[in-house]
Amino acid sequence: MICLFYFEPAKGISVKEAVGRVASESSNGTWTSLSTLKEHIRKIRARAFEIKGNYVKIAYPIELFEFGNVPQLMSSVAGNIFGMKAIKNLKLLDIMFPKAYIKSFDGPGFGVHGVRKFMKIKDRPLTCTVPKPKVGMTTVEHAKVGMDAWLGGVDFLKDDENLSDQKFNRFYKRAELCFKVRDMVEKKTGERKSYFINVTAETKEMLKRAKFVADLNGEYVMIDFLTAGFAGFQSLRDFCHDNKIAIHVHRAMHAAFDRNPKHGVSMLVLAKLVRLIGGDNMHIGTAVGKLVGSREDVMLYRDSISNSKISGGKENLYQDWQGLKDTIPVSSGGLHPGLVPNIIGLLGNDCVLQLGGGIHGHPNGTISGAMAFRQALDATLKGIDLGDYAVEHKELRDALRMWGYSRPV
Ligand code: CAP
Ligand code: MG
Repeated sequence: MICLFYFEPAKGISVKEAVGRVASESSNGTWTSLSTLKEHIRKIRARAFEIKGNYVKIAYPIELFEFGNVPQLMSSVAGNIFGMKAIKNLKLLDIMFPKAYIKSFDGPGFGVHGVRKFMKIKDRPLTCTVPKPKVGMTTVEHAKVGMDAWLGGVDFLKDDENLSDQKFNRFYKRAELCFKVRDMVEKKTGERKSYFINVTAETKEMLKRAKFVADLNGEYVMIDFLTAGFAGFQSLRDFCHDNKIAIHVHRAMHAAFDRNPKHGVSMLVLAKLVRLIGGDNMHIGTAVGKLVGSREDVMLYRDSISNSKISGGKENLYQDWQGLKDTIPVSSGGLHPGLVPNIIGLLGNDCVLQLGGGIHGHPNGTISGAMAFRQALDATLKGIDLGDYAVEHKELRDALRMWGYSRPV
């Protein structure tokens, strides 16, 4: 296993001392020499083997890790080291997973081909909406917004990250009603529709919720993987493997780890862990929407979760995914119809585009918002300028009048 770190030594600590301490504390060393350090233990120490400026690569013998256990991996290579006094700043930029380690995980159950197959959507980007306001709507209000969005042409309904099982919108009631509505809309439109219902909770309850979804013929569940934790996510993935359910992964709280460029854990590492464990969809940002994330960053995350291999660069490592299925990139956060061409230009067709406010903020309501979204998508795929297409498409025209091509701040 190889890890790439950005590091800055603390005052008075040399570069060699700093990287040595990182390698040691993240493998099997501590702050002092040990009488218990025998030869067979010395053999599995991690070693820093390449230092370039503030970047260091550290190699970890595979014996240090328990296969199939992401919490244990993170307790090692992203554990105590971030708090060491010898280090001023430290960022885990990437982890190269070796073949044997990858083989101890299932990875995604479906990948883009699998999802396209059960959704019967050949090659266009997949579309999604999250009802807004985030929380507060009753179950009936939520289902009505879902129905309108599905009828207007959206493929997936999604819960918001902080909607789980609150007084005003109970999980089990929501699941029953939304899947009933889903079945009705499928009959009416002749299109496949699905629902990323948020099962995030304490692990046993989360699995109970996922079972409920499976019994209702749901194809997907959604998890906030960072707040639920890696262990909970792994348990959910096991359940979904046995029950043939796909997983939509929301990354709420990621910026607490990855926003500081000098310290923490990169979004790339988080995204790769999601693919390793087996998320079928993963939020990766927009580059043009309401949340931070540059174009280069978003492309790197896209490539790392979509491609079978990725070559290394200054801030990432070579990775061969050893045949593991891909995770579909989800672009979300401040998007509206006017931004659809930008996102497709950036991500291509194998992605999920999510518009929340960009649908439910439409001046004529959710159905018109969903229609405007599909019109923007159709125009982009046909290579027609949105402004030209809007002449004959009222919903898109109203959306462009409202938001234009603006990038939210
Ligand atoms: C988007 C969203 C998502 C963000 C999360 C929200 O809504 O549902 O949580 O996209 O960010 O609540 O903001 P809008 P990311 O479409 O109304 O912006 O995808 O970057 O993880
Ligand atoms: Mg949200």
